[in-house]
Amino acid sequence: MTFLQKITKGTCLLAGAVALFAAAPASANTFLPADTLIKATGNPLFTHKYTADPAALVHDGKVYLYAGHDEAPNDFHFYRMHEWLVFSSPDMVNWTEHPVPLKPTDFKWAKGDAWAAEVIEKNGKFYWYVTVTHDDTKPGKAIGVAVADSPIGPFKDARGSALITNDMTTGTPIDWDDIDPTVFIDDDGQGWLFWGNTKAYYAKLKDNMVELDGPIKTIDNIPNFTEAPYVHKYKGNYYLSYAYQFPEKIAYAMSKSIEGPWEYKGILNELAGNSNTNHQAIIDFKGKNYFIYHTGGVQPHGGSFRRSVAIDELFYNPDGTLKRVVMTTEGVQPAKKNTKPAAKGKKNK
Ligand code: FUB
Repeated sequence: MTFLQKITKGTCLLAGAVALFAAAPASANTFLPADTLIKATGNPLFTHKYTADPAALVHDGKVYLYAGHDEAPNDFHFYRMHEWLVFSSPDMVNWTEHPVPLKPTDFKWAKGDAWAAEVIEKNGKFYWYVTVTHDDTKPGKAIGVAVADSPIGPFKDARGSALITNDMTTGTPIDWDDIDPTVFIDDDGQGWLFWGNTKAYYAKLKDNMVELDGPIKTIDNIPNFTEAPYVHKYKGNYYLSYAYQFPEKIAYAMSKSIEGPWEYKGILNELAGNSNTNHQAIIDFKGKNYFIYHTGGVQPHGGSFRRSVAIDELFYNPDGTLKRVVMTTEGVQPAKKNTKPAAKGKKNK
């Protein structure tokens, strides 16, 4: 039976539009129906298409996982990413892939490249901060923001212009330093945007989440910052994790304040197998903490430009520091209903 037959003969829900399948070749993805059920059998999570730069959100008892779609052919040695993807799951094992929710072409001022992104919910709206390449009026990478009434979209450009452009930051001469946005809403309701490559930047967001509220500042004392900042909070401590060196590990720093000073704490995740980048999201869900990342682990063609999302559990030490992530091929077991209160983090408010 071919892969296409597997899809069309699959378990049909949603008026025949939903199929149930497990592993299948990445090259077959153009035949997927709109909503697809996927049972994860371990790490990498998905094998039917390449997924990179995970972002995750917990909402109404489900995990929403957002990823860039790595579409580079096997003989192409750079990123080719034309769209972002969204998956949802009630248990971290049974996933639904929803229709493509957002593309760089949805931003009229952008000319491409669906690089790393982050999604957050505020007051019933979902804001998706994305890295794209700006058109020639403002050369370089830029950050846009899209908004939707549902975590699976449809998303639309919330501003009609970039939120961050290369000319707004001067921390480094490169024109790709304005990438990898991550967003955090503190307990007082204040929104913060963090981003960067080589230099780590942050700024306050206005209550509307689509405008900056004050100056752009830099974080200067975290060693070997490459990119992929991620901020979360747990038991009164702030955690800033980030891609460290290149090839990338994930390191982290801690602080008692969202504006620092940040104290470097060490490596959180080692080099991710077969990928020179490493990009993390951290959530708590149904009483457990999870570290979501990518590797180049799908065989035979996975690699730095054909990456795949993986999930493992994350554990805290009694003093609040983080245990180093143990990357596994088994992945996570189905998340059950809450038996104890979830650890307090930004993604499950
Ligand atoms: O996926 C393109 C870029 O690679 C991302 O923006 C970085 O975080 C790195 O993963």
